[in-house]
Amino acid sequence: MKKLFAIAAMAAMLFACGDNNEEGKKPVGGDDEGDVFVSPITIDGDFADWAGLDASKVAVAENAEGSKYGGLKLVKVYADEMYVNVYLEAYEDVEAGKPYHVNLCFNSDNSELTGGYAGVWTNAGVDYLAQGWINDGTVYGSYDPGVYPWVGEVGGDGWNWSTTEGQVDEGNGVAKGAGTVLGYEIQLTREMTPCQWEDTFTMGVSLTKEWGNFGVMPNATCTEEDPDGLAPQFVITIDK
Ligand SMILES: [Ca+2]
Ligand SMILES: [Ca+2]
Repeated sequence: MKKLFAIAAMAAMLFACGDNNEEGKKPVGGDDEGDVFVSPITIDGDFADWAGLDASKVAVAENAEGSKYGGLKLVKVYADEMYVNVYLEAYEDVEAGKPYHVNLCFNSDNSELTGGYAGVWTNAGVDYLAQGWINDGTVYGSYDPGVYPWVGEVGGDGWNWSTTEGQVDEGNGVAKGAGTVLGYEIQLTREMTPCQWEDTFTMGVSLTKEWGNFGVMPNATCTEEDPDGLAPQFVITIDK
């Protein structure tokens, strides 16, 4: 039930923001319990809240020395009852004039029999891409990505996402973010995405600079046997 109350509360907030008349101010659902989920992560550009999480429930990747795309120093992912929270940290601040985007690649159903985007991590199965800018080349802003379904072959590679069917367009409030590339936190509302979420799912994170891969996480050291330095995606279990 918590979920439903949280949705009702969000709907009430949206309604209240967009409408100042009497009707809009009435609480939706008339629930008095006030049982609204509050995430331990607040998107405010202050990262002390991350230190307060149970470390056993947070997936962490540090850049491997000699990785292929090593622009990101550290990425953490924590999924609570309602959100996927991501913290990322690059080695250096953005280069002025160049847009920086964050890609969240979700194998949300935890199955490699669906989705694709192979060749970036050792596993594929990515069903949806969330993509949005965090710095448009001039200023930092709140991450508000589009979410696009994989339309390539199952297990296939390449950049095959639908922007015309089954997607949520950028700017719909699916996620928000705060900080700079030297420390940036993201909170994505799972229920606002079209993804089918399993309690345990896998995902990868990448940062692009002027549309080219700049940091890919998790990653591994490039070797003769593994020239692309591929690592498995993060395995995330929702903390309920
Ligand atoms: Ca915070
Ligand atoms: Ca999948």
